[in-house]
Amino acid sequence: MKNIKQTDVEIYDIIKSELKRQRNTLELIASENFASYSVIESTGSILTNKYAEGYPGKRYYGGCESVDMAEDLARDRLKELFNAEYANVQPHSGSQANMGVFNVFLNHMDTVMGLDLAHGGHLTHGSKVNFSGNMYNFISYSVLEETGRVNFDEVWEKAKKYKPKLIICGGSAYPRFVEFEKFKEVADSIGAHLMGDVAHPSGLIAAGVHPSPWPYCDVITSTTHKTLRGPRGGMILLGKDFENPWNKIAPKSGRIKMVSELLDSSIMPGIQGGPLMHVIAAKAVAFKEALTDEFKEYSKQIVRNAKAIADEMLKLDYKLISGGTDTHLILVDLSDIGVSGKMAENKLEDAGITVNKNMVPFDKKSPMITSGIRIGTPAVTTRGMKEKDMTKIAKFIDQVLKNPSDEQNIRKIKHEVNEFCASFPIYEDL
Ligand code: DSN
Repeated sequence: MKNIKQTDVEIYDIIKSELKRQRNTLELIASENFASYSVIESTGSILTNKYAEGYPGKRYYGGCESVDMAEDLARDRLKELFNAEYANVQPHSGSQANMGVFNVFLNHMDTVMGLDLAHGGHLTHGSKVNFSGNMYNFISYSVLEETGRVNFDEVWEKAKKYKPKLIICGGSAYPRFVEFEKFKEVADSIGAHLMGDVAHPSGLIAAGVHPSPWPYCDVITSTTHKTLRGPRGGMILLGKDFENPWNKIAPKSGRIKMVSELLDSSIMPGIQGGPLMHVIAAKAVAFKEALTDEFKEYSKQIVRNAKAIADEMLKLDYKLISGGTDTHLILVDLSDIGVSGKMAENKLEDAGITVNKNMVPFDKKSPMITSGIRIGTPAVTTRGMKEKDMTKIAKFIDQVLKNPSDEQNIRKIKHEVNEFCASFPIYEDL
């Protein structure tokens, strides 16, 4: 960072301050991770200079030989990683990936079903404050209050009643395996397509520690920066490409034969222009890393760590949605201890522990306050922490949440958290 230090000391100081935060605090946000130096170098490379609208071999700009190779590598590695026939690595984010799929599988105001945001879904699964809720007729399904798991009676009932063209499974705060097979049965019964939004568990799926979406989902979307530990971005995959069942027409090129072609044109030129080639190269790097045995072991450890935090929190009498986890995240309902999600997030942050407030199913509080927090283990696992360390983290959390007004205690815990983090160094060369 020698240049930025000279030319823009304000941003230099901000990056340094964020580096200090990442090194000295416990990062428990379930959707975050620490990318490798190689991923960071690629993201910060001169590939950012290149315009490459189009796809490899079919660009609207000259000089794309090198970036074509990067995108080909990213797509090939991603297909290998997920055993998929088609991959698009251009979506700038998970939201763009979802928009790209909706564009193909739905028409304006078509009916589609997704998990309610307050029950673990995602903003792009029909929230009224999001494009999805305005452009499509979303019907939400929920989880059962007693089990915290998807209410399949409701899914069946609503699917039969509303006949959605597309059903979305997966979300951002669902601690259990996504039930691809059960959703497929519902989708088949009404002739709907099934989309898996696997942004959260995609790394676990790649490593084989979460069930595969194939052969159940017609299409999956994901981000690349959560359990997959790549750069910030999105992706779309088809297990098997299939013929365009809607007779959809692409402007200029007429009827398109395969769904893969529709998806490509939906992303570019449909909703994006120039792809972020530096990020696509970094995705390729991350996919190579994810193909290793080390990544498989890392993913197993993520889950063991999440289970270890869950077990300790249960011992400490916390209520966990669904009673535990199968994945990298747990959702804690704090209603019984009289601390809101917002307060918990703030107090934990004061103690050097980063989590996010989160709605719990049937929450009586607003999304800005909430009754819960979401805790995830991808980032702490990258630092090398194991089960015994998770037990310690659960105890830190408990000491803060049981005494949220005791500022002296919070300062003491912050000091302990700092020391604890120092024994798991991260980004020492930066
Ligand atoms: N905001 C992401 C998360 O935290 O899960 C989802 O987009």
